[in-house]
Amino acid sequence: MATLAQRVRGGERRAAARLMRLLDDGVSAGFDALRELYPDTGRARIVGVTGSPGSGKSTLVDQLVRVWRDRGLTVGVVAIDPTSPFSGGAILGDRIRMRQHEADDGVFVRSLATRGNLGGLSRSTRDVVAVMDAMGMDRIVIETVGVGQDEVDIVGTAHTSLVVLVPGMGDDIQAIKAGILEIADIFVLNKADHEGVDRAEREIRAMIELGGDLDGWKPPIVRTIASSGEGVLNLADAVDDHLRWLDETGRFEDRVRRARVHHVRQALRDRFERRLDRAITEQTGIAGLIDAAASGEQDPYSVADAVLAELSVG
Ligand SMILES: Nc1nc2c(ncn2[C@@H]2O[C@H](COP(=O)(O)OP(=O)(O)O)[C@@H](O)[C@H]2O)c(=O)[nH]1
Ligand SMILES: [Mg+2]
Repeated sequence: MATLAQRVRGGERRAAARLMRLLDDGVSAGFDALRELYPDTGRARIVGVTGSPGSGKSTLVDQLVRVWRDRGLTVGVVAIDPTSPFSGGAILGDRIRMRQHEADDGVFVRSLATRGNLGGLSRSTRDVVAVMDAMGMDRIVIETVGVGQDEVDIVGTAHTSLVVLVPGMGDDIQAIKAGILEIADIFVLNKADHEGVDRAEREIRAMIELGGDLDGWKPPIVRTIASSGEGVLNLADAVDDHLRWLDETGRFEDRVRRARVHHVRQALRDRFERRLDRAITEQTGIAGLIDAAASGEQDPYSVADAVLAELSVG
């Protein structure tokens, strides 16, 4: 009998789905399989897609999947759905869009719900990406909403990050300026069929100029109409260009290292949190310390220091 990890390595979709469920549930067999698979990761090229809700990310991802499939590449998609009741419709749209890929063995789609817990989400995102990588997907796309710190972290896992903007975003651009420049490898100006596209391009260009080109890559601006597919071939080419640039300049290795560091920090945080939870329930000394904080007898800082000291001996 092949192990779960071996079956995933062989590209078995059902095994991959099963492993992802185990990881969701925090079952240790899942982490064992992931550990066994780790040497098989590192082959996939990971593309992050971020932008405001409704900017056309999912439509764009769907089109990119088509282009890559036409080019003979296998593709994994991790879609991060905000479970806000307001976006229910969009999620349904995504399901319908992605359903057409269901019969295609070369595409594997996984949606993750945020439930307001982005910390946990960035862990499961990394795990899901690792499974898709090990099962042999050539490209993995991570679609995520917005540009908050947690999303920036998730995108930090990617090799190439696309930031999707649309005409008429005016104020939006001001708000995102700060975080966005560091993460955007490619700006996608989607909904290029809308009014104000020239102005939007000028604004984005001005923003890029302001940022200078610190490490020798100037993010291109690619216009697309995701709903019709226009510009998507150019976008796929821009992604290839960026990946090639990463390879040629040795920066690919830098990004891989950065992602591994993220990964280790995340794993540490997870372990620490689990260990702490266990200690609070099992170690009476620690429970007592926390009680002392609860009653106001001791300040939270001294208690935290004392708990930390207990944990490092225990
Ligand atoms: N006119 C126009 N509509 C688009 C374009 N791209 C996406 N849409 C539509 O915009 C809506 C939101 O798209 P979606 O991909 O769900 O956006 P997401 O929330 O960023 O994933 C959908 O109704 C799409 O059909 C485009 O380039 N032009
Ligand atoms: Mg979407």
